[in-house]
Amino acid sequence: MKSPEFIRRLHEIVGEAGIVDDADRMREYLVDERELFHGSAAVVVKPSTNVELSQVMRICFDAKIEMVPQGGNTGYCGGATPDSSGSQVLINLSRLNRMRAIDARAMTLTADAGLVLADAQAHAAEQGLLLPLAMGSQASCQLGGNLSTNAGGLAVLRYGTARELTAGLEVVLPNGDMLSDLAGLRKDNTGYDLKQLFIGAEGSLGIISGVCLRLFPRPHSNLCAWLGLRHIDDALDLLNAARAALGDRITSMEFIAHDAIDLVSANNPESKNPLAGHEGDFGLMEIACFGDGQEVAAAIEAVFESAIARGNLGDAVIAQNESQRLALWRMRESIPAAERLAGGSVKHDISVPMGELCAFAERCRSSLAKNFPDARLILYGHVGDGNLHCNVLAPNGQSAEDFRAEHASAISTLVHELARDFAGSVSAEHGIGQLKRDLLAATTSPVAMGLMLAVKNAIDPHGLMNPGKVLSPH
Ligand code: FAD
Ligand code: 2HG
Ligand code: ZN
Repeated sequence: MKSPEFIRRLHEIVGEAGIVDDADRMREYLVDERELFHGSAAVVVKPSTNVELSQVMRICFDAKIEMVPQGGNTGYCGGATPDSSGSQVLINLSRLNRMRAIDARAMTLTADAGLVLADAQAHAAEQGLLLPLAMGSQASCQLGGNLSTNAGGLAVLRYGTARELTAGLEVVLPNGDMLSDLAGLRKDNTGYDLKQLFIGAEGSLGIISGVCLRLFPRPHSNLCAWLGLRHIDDALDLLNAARAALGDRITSMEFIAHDAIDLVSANNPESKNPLAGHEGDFGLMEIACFGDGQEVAAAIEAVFESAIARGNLGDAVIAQNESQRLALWRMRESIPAAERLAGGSVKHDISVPMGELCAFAERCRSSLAKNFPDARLILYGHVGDGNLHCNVLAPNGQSAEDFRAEHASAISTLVHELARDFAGSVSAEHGIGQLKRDLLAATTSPVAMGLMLAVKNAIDPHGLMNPGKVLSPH
C-alpha cells in the first residue's frame, strides 16, 4: 500500500525528517528488544506534534492502512514490531517528545507521549519532585509506551503501576480524532473513565500522544538494605514488619535468588555482593526517608534484628552512602543484561497471590529441575507486588539458541500452567503484544474475551490499530 501519492502526503505532513523509507535505515525499527520478532513496514513515520500524528492517522484510516505504534521499542512482547507483510505503517513516537508543563501545586507532569522516561524523571527532579515510575529500561522507554503497557517496575509497592500514576491522557483514535483529557482532575465522575481503556491497550485502540502523570514529594534520602534470606516468605514477613514500623514508606521489596546474583557477578567481577558468604537468596528493600533519616535507620535496624533473632533473616547490610545504594540497585538491575550476555533466557513475568508466592517458587524450581534437569532458573522480581520473573537459561555449555528452539515452548507451558494453578497471571507487567496473544485467548474467560473484543470493535471497527497484538485479528 506504498503508493507514491500516499508517501507524498506523509511527506507533506511530517517533512523529510519524519520519514524513514529506505530499507537500510528502516531495519533498526523492525526488530524487537529481545530479537524474537522481525517485521517489515511500508514506511516508518515520525510525527513531531500531536497534530501531525492525527493527520498521519487520518490518511492511514482513509486508505485503510494498518498502523503499528512504537515508543522506545524496549517492550518484551513484540508489541511494537510490525508483521512481515510490508504493508503496515510504523508510527514511531520519538520526535513527539516535548515536556509540556509541571504543575508544582497539583503535583503533575504533562508531556508528549514520546518523552523518554528518564528525561521526565529529571524534569520532575529539577522541581524537587519525584516521578516514581522507574525501571531498568528508563533511559530508552517512553511515557506513551509505559502507559500503553501499564508498566510496573521498581516502585509499584509504594506508588502503583503506570495506570495508578496516570492523571490524564491525550489519545488519537484510529480515524485521527483526538480525545483529550489532560486536566489531571483528582475527582471526575462524568461517565465512563475512558482513559483507562487506552492504558495497557498496547496501541491496539489508538495512539497516546500526551500524558499527565502524578508526582510526589521527593524523599530527602533513601535507605537501601541488602538482605540475606532463606526464601520468599522471609521477604514478605520482613516487608510486613517494616510496614508495621514505618507505615507506607517502603518503596521497593525485590527478591533475587542466589543464582541470579551469581550470574551478575560472573559477568561483572566489579559487582560486589555485600553478603557474598550467604548461602540462601537475597532481598533488596528501599525506604523513602523524610526528615531525620537516622530515625528510619534505627527503626529498620530494630526490625532486622528481631527478624535475625527469629531466624527469618540471615543478615542485612544497609548502604552507608548514595554510591553504595546505587551499587546495590545496579546488581539488581543488571540481571536482564546478564541474561542477555549468557545468550538470552526463556522469560516469564507471572504474578500470584502474595500468600502463594513462596509455594509457587518452590514448585517452579522443583518442576523445572525435574523436567529440564540442567537448565538454569534465574528467579527474581518484585515480590512486594506478588510479581516474579522466572527466567530459564540453557544449561552451561549448551547453545542458548538451540535450547530455546527445543524447549522454550514446553518451559513456558510449565511455568504458565503453574501460575494458573496458583490463581495467578501470565503477564504481570510486560503485557501481551504478539508473544502472549494466544496465551491471553487461552487463559481468559469467554465473558472477559467477549468484552475485550467488543471494546476493540467499537473503537477500531476496521482493525487498523496494531493488528495481531493483544487480541487476534478479526
Ligand atoms: P514500546 O516497546 O515501543 O511499545 C510497547 C507497546 O506499546 C507496543 O505494543 C506499542 O505498539 C505500544 N505503544 C508504544 N508507544 C505507544 C503510544 N504512544 N501509544 C499507543 N501505543 C504505544 N517493564 C516493566 O513493566 N517493568 C520493568 O521493571 C521493566 N524493566 C525492563 C528492563 C529492561 C532492561 C528492558 C529492556 C525492558 C523492561 N521492561 C519493564 C519492559 C519495557 O521497558 C516496558 O514495557 C516499557 O513500558 C515499554 O515502553 P516503550 O516506550 O519501549 O514501548
Ligand atoms: C525487571 O524486573 C524487568 O528487571 C525485566 O521487568 C525482567 O528481563 C526480565 O525478564
Ligand atoms: Zn520486572
